[in-house]
This record gives sequence, structure tokens and C-alpha cells, in this order.
Amino acid sequence: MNAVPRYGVKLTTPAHDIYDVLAEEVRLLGYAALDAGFSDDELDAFSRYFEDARVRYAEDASRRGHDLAFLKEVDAIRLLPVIQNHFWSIVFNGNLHQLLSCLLGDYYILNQVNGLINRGNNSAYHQAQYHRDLPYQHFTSSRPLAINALFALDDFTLENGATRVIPASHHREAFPPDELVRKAEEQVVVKRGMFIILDCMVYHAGGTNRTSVDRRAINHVFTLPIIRQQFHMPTVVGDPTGFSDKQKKILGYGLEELRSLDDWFAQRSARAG
Ligand SMILES: O=C(O)CCC(=O)C(=O)O
Repeated sequence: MNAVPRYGVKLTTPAHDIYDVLAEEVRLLGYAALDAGFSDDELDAFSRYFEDARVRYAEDASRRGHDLAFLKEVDAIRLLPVIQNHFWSIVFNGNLHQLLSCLLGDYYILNQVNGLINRGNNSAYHQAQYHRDLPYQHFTSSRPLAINALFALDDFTLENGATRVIPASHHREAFPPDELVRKAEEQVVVKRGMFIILDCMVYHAGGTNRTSVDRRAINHVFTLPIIRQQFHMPTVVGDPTGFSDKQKKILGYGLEELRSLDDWFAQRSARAG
């Protein structure tokens, strides 16, 4: 293909494959879409597992005496893969991790993973308010600190409330004026089976679902290991048998804070050995 015409350009960002291109799209605009590569049969199965997890999660919460409606938690299934372990194959999707390693390097951890339900018939949806995934933070960084891989379990359409983003807003500290938000916001329409990859500092929100059918998604926040996990994954996952060393590292095994000087010296001697 012919190069894009330009002049006065001495420096360009190299791109060796599609992942380099997508990574630069996330750096520049704050978001990009990535195909996870699942078949229709696999996506149908995820859809059934999700509904199963949704029922079990609500029953379990009620058995423990928690009222999800009172807690404003009806839109979320926290720790979805812990409830239904088929979802680990989305957490550890190969295409996703190829892109994450371009964006976050060779050490990043899973901060949170939630099933999300944007219910139909114009229902209120907690995620429909603009936010950053590192909320309350107002700084910019030269590289991403955290990435949200939002997996579309259903097609995201204009009618069912596809995710809205304010492109490039991760490059600014403050939330833009409302007039600009209305002018600049983009709605990201994707087919089921795609991830929307978001720099966690780009402002984004779900849309209103004007159809009668729920729009379901799974968010996966991955961060540099300097950021505390929402859930301490090694504790909630428990026995890590069945996870590879790389997967255990992503789950945050081996990251525990040191509790004593003896812990410090033990760590030093393991590294020296
Ligand atoms: O439901 C959506 O489209 C947006 C989800 C969201 O805002 C999030 O995962 O932080």
C-alpha cells in the first residue's frame, strides 16, 4: 500500500504488525477494538455460562444476606471467572495479551474482572456515567498505567447502549466542558466477541439501552503491579493449580507486601542465589 502523503516528518512510530498499530491507537486516542477470535459456538456457550453465573451470584449474595438492589450492585457480577471458571479463557485470551504486552510491558496484573449488565428498557445503569477506570485521578502519564479490556458478550449497538468514549481525554487532567463532551464523544459499535481496549484514564461510559434485551459485557482491568488490586486475586482464586507461571504472575501471585525484615532478607537471598 502507498505511504500516507506527508512532509516535514522526520520521525514516525514503527509498526511491525497489527498489535503495534492497535497499541498506538490506544496511546493516541485512548481506545481501540480487538477481535478475541472466539467462534460463534464458543460465544453462545459464554452467553449461557453468563446467565448461569448471574443466577448463582444473586442467590449466593441473598444467602449471605446482601441485597444487591440496595447496594446498587444489580448491574455487576464481581469476580465472574471465580464463579464460572470458563471465563478464565477470556481473561487469558492470547490476542489480548499480545496487545497488553505492547501497552504495559512484561509485568502487569489483573486488578478486577466483572460481568456487566446494561439492562434493557432504558433502565438505570451505573456505568452510564462518565468515569475513568482509575477514578478520582487527575494526572496524565507518558505511558498507560492500566488498561480495561471490555469484552462484548452481545453486539454493542447504538440502540442497546454501546460504550461511549471521549477520544484522547486521557491526555488531559480535567474532565472536558459538557459542550465539548457532547461534540466529541464517540459511540463504539462492535460485534460480540470483540474487546474494546481502553486506556483506563480515557473518560468513557455505557450508553442507555433503549432495546428490550440486556447488553452484557465483561470488563477486565489490568494494571502495572504498582497499583493495588481491587480484589487480592491470590486469595480469592485460592489454589493456583492449573494456572501457568505466566498466568499466576498476571493474577498477582508473588507480589505480597513484605511483613518483616526477615521477609526482606529472605527475598534478597532468593535473588542472590
Ligand atoms: O458498559 C459499558 O459499555 C461501559 C463499561 C465501563 O464503563 C467500564 O467497564 O468501566
